[in-house]
Amino acid sequence: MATESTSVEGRSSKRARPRAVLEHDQRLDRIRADLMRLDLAPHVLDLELYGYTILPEVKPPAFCDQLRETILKLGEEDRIAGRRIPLAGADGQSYLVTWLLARDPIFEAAVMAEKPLALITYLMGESCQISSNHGHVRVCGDPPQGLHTDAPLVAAPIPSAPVASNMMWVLDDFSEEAGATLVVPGSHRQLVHPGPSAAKAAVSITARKGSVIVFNGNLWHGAGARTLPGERVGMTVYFNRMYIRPQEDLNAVISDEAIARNPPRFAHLVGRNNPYPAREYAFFNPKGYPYFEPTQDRFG
Ligand SMILES: O=C(O)CCC(=O)C(=O)O
Ligand SMILES: [Fe+2]
Repeated sequence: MATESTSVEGRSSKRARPRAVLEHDQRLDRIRADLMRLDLAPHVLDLELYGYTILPEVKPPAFCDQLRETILKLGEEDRIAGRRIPLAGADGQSYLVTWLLARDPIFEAAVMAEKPLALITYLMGESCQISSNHGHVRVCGDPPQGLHTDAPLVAAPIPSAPVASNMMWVLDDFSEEAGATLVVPGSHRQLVHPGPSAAKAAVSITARKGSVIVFNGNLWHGAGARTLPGERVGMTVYFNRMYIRPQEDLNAVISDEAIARNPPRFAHLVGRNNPYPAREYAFFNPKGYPYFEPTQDRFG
């Protein structure tokens, strides 16, 4: 089969090739092997063509119920503490629940879920990190969120190798009436922020609870208005490249115990290896040194 000869088995060179070149090829082989093992090739095609893809049934319903309940419980704690973050102005009822990864171990299992993480790795390279992990509670009657990219501080033209990308965990069935995320298919190719007319091109995502939408951060998207009674809970795991400042300083708040109970990549994802900011009179965190060369490649 043609696909089997593309990677390392179907390749040879009579010349010695530079180390950096070999490492680049090995990186591509690792990313490809994961995508093939997890049957993700059609989702990669979606990401290329549309800028987003929907993974169904990523975790069992009981796990998703528990995620949803935990987000609502933490949101209630925030309300009582007077620090709930409104998403639709002071008169709206929708709200954001922040710092999830540091507030309950259940979120560790979500961010390490293999399939969505393999697709994020395809978009963002092996070295990407978590910028934030948020609950998005959208309540009936609030207006839609403005369409945007998830590269908010980046001047156009936005790099085509995305500086950020996102996962949206669907914790209530998504439909237009439910207030699902709106997207403009293919807009990740524009490499600019959306203008006022973009809303005309937007469509609503339909997805069952338990799905995860993975999207290129350059995609034009935003939360839709909910018209059904009640609330819609979604959860983002937002990723950025190593040179971007994260929304949440996870490295400062994730404990060594949480690092020890998770796979090694978790430590990297929360920022343990980030070279910046420099600490204790060192020029930079020496654990970050191996990343300087590979991260010049979009898959590094
Ligand atoms: O809640 C949603 O559907 C999308 C949220 C979003 O895109 C954001 O907050 O950046
Ligand atoms: Fe967004």
